Amino acid sequence: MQTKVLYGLTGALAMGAVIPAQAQKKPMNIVFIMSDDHSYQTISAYDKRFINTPNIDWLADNGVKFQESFVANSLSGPSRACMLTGKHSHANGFTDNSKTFDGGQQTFPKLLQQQGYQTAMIGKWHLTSLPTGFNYWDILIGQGDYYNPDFLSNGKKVRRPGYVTNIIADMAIDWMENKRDKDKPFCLLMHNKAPHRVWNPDTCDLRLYDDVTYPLPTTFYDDYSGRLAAQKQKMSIMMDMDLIYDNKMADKENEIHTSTGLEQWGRGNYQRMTPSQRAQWDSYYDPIIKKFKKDKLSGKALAEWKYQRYMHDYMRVIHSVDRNVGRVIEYLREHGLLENTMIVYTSDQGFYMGEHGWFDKRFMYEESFRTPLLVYLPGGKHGVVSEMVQNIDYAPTFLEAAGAKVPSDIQGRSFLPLLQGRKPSGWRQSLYYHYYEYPAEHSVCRHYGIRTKRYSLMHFYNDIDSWELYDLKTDPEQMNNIYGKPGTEKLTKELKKQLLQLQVQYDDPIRKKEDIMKK
Ligand code: SGN
Ligand code: CA
Repeated sequence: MQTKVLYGLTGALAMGAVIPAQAQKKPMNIVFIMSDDHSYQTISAYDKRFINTPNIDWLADNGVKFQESFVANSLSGPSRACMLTGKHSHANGFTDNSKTFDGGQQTFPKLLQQQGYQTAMIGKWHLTSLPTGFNYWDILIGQGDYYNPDFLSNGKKVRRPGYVTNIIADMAIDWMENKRDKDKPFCLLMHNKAPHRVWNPDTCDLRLYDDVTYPLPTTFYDDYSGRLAAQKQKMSIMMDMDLIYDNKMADKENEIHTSTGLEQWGRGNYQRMTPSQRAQWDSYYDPIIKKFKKDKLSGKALAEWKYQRYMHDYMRVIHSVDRNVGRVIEYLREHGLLENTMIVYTSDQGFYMGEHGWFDKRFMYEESFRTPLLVYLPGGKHGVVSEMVQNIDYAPTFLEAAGAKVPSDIQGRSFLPLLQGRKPSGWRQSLYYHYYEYPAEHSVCRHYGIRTKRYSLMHFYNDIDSWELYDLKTDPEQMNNIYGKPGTEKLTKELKKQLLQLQVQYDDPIRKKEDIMKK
């Protein structure tokens, strides 16, 4: 499964650029690229099992790969609000996707504007209220669509023909080239829809990786024993992934039907496609549908077939993301901007690639709690950073990189020193997490928790009251909940104490409702 070329990156740059010292005195531009639901498992800088992503990897090769990067609340809107404000969900008010972001509050783009920056937001926004703090914004409406998507362009609805990931990169490049004030430093947020459900590939990538069979995760047939919340979820590839909606098996004879309630939505974005796009989809999917009908799969064979279909579509969507990241890096190189532009690549959370039998995210388990984070800083460190960072740290990092003051109410901490190869004293030894969206799609119970370098302790609450504790050293796949097991009493008490300290430090009101030391 090799991607052939490093898109457009040539010569000295591809081998690692040397930035002249005087160039570092120029104000630092920021290009903040984020994809939606991009798992670290599917970036080759992190994991080589599934796909080769040479352009995203360029950031790791010429900058920093954060090995221990996490979110504060594994869901789109909440993650975005944490990043914009540098604060946990309870403090910025956007706790789940049903909320409306209070755009009147302090955000890093507003603070950058005060510092003389031009700011732009292009792509998925997903915060319901209109963007504030941007000189230019052009956003997808809601989740956005893969094909011929509608944008809200500084307030006006515009339908743009083509494939969403290409369009967003085109718009980002166009803004940098034609729409900004070139006398000012800039901060560009280029936020992809891809690879969010339902993983629709670009027509040119439909046949990519056809000959690949993806390895089934060892935990694919997890029975969730000892984990009550995991037993209640509805994000299983076997049970909840829809053959028509997710796996694109809408047949012309209308013989395939499903029971998840998603059938009415048909095959992904098919309704929005042009006749030519549909023809290309049909020519790819029709033979697969035909074979699927003939094979009459059931049970484990059907689950594993769905997993392969899911993985193929997801990887194709990632290939297009990687190609477009390459286009943006190439633009910056061609225009001499790499010498004073910081480039960040991340996702709004992690994602399950079949681990525990799942797709989607939300849980504080590792695959969705972690998120990729690769940062190129001109003149900065090249290599791996293993300090624990969280998406509340992005705002203070950008502010410090821009030479702006970091307000004292920001809860995250700037990781700029880590990018510069310095070791700041007293770096955090534990992370706080709080997920709220329940009852809702995928039925993941509300929970909060603490993660140290070695342990992960979480409490699922609301309509259940269930604790889980994992030793990540001996049980990295989190299959063995040791909470309440003999011999864990002291450890549990110590972790609960630290968890309470974090709730006090971040001022999460939940601590007034739950006396965790008594539980
Ligand atoms: C949609 C998806 C869900 C997904 C949420 C949240 N369903 O509702 O599968 O968990 O978004 O994702 S879909 O049928 O609309 O595709 S998030 O990343 O935006 O938070
Ligand atoms: Ca997401």
